[in-house]
Amino acid sequence: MPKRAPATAAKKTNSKPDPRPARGPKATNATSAKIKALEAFHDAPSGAVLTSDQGVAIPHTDDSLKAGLRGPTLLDDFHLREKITHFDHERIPERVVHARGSAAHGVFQVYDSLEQYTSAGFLCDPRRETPVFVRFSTVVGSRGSADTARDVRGFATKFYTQEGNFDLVGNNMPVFFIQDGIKFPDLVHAVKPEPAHEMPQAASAHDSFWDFVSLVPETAHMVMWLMSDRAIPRSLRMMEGFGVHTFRLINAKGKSSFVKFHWKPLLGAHSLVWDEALTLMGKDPDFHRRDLWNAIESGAFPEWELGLQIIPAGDELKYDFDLLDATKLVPEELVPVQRVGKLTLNRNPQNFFAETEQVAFHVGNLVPGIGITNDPLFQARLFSYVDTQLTRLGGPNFAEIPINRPIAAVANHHQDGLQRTTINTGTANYHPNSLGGGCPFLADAKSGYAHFPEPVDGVKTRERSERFLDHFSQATLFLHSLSAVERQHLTDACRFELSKVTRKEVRARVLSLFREIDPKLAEDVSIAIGVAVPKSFPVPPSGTRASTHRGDNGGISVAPSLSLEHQPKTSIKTRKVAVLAADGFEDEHVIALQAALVAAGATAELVSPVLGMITGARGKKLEVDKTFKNAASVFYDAVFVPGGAENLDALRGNIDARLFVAEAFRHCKTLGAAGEGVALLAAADLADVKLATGSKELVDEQGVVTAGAGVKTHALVRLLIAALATHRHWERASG
Ligand code: HDD
Repeated sequence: MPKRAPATAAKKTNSKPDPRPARGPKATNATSAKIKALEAFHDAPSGAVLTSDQGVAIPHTDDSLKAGLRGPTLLDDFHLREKITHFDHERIPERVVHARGSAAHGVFQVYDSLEQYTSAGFLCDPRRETPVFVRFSTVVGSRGSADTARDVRGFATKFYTQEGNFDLVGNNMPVFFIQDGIKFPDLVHAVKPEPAHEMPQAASAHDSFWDFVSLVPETAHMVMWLMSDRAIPRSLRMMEGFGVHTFRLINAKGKSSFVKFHWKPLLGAHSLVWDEALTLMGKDPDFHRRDLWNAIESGAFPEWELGLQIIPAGDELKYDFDLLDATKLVPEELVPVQRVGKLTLNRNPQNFFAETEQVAFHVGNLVPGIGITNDPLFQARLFSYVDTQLTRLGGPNFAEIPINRPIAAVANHHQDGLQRTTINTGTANYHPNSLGGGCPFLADAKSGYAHFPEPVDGVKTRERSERFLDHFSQATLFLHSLSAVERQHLTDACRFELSKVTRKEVRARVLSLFREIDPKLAEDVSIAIGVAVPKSFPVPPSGTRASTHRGDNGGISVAPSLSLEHQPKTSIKTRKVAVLAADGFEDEHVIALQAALVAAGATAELVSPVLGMITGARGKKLEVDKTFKNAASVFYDAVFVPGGAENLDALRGNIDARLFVAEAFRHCKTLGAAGEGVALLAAADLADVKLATGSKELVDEQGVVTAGAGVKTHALVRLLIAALATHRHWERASG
């Protein structure tokens, strides 16, 4: 142990047959081209001699050049000066939002041609493999903040297509806080740590965020998502992704349809529970980053299917919400998601700074066949992304940084600027020119990017369309689509967050907002925060109006697709099981479980009081992976305790072992035990759950699977794997 999932890409579920052969990191032409392009910038091979930046060989780097053994350091020491100067300038500004990120390389391939809708080459040719780089992020925290904070997750994908780079810069939630980008600085200022004391870090649970929410009713829908379990994903590999805005697809004949982009994880979307997320912030702040890295290293490549909701151009005004309003989604129950292709992340970055930190996304990086809409949030983003990179990456040449370079050839009339690396030859840096033979030539109308010729006619105004002002119908739809447990979690999250708000008037205003979404939610939260629900909804300041009109959400009152409970729960692939064991464990229990888990693509780790080898009752020797001090149940999806009298003696007296079990139970995870191991579960005081007592007894209750010493191990293991596939056992009282 540990045993890893087999190094093949996971099979698709619920999806079309894969047109390609099963794939590891083997690359096609376009992918190899990107790999090669990056390799050109790799540093010297191993075995090289240390040099200065100028390539001068350096024989000594441990002592500075001094005047005498105990004398002052000399300015002549060019090596010292270069080394310290470079070090002094290693940090660049972190992203103003989405500072903490983790990324991976991969590939995308469409299943069937979508030429009916779009001329985008990577969406039309099923034989074409397009290299991608995906960066996941939290929004609020600084670069060093913890991964499991309650927050929106960024899900940004750079497609290196043959026609140039296309960036799909989305989130793991399908809507946004605000409708117009002009409010983005206000939103971000409000949610970031407060300016006086720079607290709290990576958290929305403070006065200024909720003050903003209470005064800007258009935040209502997104706040429901933020308070839901979606904001604490189990893994970056188990999150849905959304392009959020309505985009356009444009086919070769110039016909346009509206589209919403989705990423559907093949492992399903799953979440942590809040207590677990809090513990993880201390026990492993890199929990998500490590999980992504390890999965890719072990060959369990994360996969998503690209989903499209295609809305015919004629249906632009069909719904009582507006397609240009980013605080609204199009329920899948109204417009189904078509799964059209697959994204596989199969390669970890080689250098965090060069790749994950320096990658620069931009919503305006579009390719022919994909267009934008007049969504005022989208429009502001078109300005913001390039603007922010100018400072963060030090000038206008950030597209020349290797990770940002397209695989398509670049030829234009740009020149100069900080850190320019292209050596432009010739004199014709303008268009039109004859000195350069007219190069670079203009693309023909068919292959070049053409903006969709949408008619525009209007007066200049700072008003919003009436169609944008129903802020509550979809918030209510979301809330009412959750399972009872998810709704309880959301209520608890609101109680927690508002209990951290020091100003009672802010708490009260938020309750009045909640009442517009659902009066029961307002009451349920009110009970816990010492403030009554106000009788009236305050009149928000100008510019943030709300309508009293409530839409009918296209005629649906519940949208099951919005609930995590409706995610597929058939596979245990990449799930992690902790096997608590010490010397004297029942060999067969551990060996059989380990084999069954590995066969199903899951992992088992041996957790014991100390590192080293432990020996089973029948002589099997196993190496311990983790100890009770450096691991915790929050790192795992399930816990198993094998039999063995000596094993039980070592564990039952160990408070960490008992806590390990009790905590997994509290977090509604699968637990299993066999033979004498059942006594450890009994010692952990698992409420009223029935455990096996007789030697031939096999009990499966509330996700706790126990077997007497006389039960065949494979029968126990079968039940345990089935319980693990359901992920959580919410029938237990608390989560
Ligand atoms: Fe943004 C980064 C996603 C609205 C301005 N945004 C950023 C990233 C993601 C998103 C995933 C991180 C990219 C990376 O990994 O480098 N942003 C969104 C989504 C939005 C959204 C899904 C709404 C639908 N953003 C938004 C608005 C503005 C910005 C309205 C400004 C008007 N976003 C930025 C930025 C960032 C950024 C300041 C910070 C770092 C960066 O761009 O490169 O320009």
